[in-house]
Amino acid sequence: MTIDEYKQLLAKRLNPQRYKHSLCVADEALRLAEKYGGDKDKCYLAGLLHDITKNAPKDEHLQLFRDFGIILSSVEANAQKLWHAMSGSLYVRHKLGINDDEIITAIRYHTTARAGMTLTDKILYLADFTSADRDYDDVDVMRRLVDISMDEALKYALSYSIVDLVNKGKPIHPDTLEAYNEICL
Ligand code: DGI
Ligand code: FE
Ligand code: FE
Repeated sequence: MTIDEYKQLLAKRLNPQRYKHSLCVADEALRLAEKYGGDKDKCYLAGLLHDITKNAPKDEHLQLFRDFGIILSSVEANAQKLWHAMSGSLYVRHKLGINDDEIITAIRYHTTARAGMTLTDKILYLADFTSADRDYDDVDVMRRLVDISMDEALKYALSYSIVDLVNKGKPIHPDTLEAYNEICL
């Protein structure tokens, strides 16, 4: 499929705001790839497709998990916001036929992060925080940091997410904690 065809599919699957977010994350991932020597085409495509199942009904996520043998942990089962990263990577691999592990893995871990992130994983994770459409309290700090050091930006983003989850009384995925611990060592 061409980039234009992917955009047409996204426009059908996502609400207008989420579609705009996807275009902004793709642009930001491309910018970070240029700055930090990542693969520009892969980062752009991962950014474009990363939230492809974000607006999918519950059944579609569950069907993808069933079809492709994914068993949810108790944290995952109880945090539906984590589902689109898992179902999105399955959709991109099995429905769109994209077999590039760099792209698939970046989408898979774009919400939780993980220990041992690749450059593409980091670029997508951070682009999701610093894309032009984002507007949260510390977005200016994150945008400044991401242009200085990816690892400093990663540490800030993970701390921000963990504190936010704790304040809301939500469970923290082990992958998020492992990413945070690794970056603190
Ligand atoms: O899909 P986006 O909105 O662009 O961003 P995202 O994929 O980073 O999703 C952010 C949401 O995911 C946010 O509501 C917090 C939630 N989240 C991220 N990490 C964890 C988490 N929720 C739980 N319960 N545990 C986590 O570790
Ligand atoms: Fe997401
Ligand atoms: Fe996103």
